Amino acid sequence: MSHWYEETFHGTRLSLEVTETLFAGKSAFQTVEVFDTKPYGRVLAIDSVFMTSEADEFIYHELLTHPAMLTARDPKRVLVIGGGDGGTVREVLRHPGVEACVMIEIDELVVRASREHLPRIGTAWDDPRLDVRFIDGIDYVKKSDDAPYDVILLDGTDPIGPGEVLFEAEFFEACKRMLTPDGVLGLQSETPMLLRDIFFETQKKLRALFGSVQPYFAGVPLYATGSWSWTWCSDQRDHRSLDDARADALIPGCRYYNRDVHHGAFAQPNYVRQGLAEL
Ligand code: SPD
Repeated sequence: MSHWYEETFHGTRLSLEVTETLFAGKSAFQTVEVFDTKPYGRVLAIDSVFMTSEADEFIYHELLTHPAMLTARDPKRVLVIGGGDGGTVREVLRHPGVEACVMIEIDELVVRASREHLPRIGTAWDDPRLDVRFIDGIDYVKKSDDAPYDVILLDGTDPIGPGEVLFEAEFFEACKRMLTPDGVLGLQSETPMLLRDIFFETQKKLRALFGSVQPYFAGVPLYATGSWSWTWCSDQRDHRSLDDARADALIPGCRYYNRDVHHGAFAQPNYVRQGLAEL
């Protein structure tokens, strides 16, 4: 017997028809569930908010990862904060030049549930270049003595409850501390349609820190409104300049990302342009 699972998100509701609940657990931080659905295959939900699905995760993870990776200069050290389902590190580790990918995930339960029930998303857990640490990402970027990173990717939950701190200026500042001078920071920056204030405030905070801050957009059907954004930030690199050789090698293996997608995603709709002009 199937049943309906409903996400309530900032005044919207999205229901998915669930055929089987595969995992339901609670950590010190949040509830974690994995279920199989008719429309999108297996889905991970944290605190009853949809995080990723087998059907559309490639859009989100390829777009979070490759614009930053292919515009950074020869990235060898990459930091991922969050991303416990394993999709982002999977995409990072498709870049053969990466020597070390450190993933900081506060909640071990997310990784445990994902490794067991989302094996088609997290396919790189056993890559020897991956170092997964179950610690607080904010503490890490504020205090770590580790060498700086060429690329940092923020793959957190939404800025509600525990995820809120991941959108604070102080956190972005600490991330910059861990970035090489010509490094690139990439983050998921929510839906500009529904979380308009958060989206523009985030752009403002990042603009105060980086020479170039470029939001980019695509549709992710699982997420509220379907209209999603990510943001590319750097002091020295250009978001339009892809490393041609690395892009040629990577793109044939992508399901969503290619050169046209890269350049098109950075096009700003007028409501975004106007909002940015008012910052
Ligand atoms: N409203 C959903 C936002 C989800 C952002 N993070 C997704 C994690 C996927 N790796």
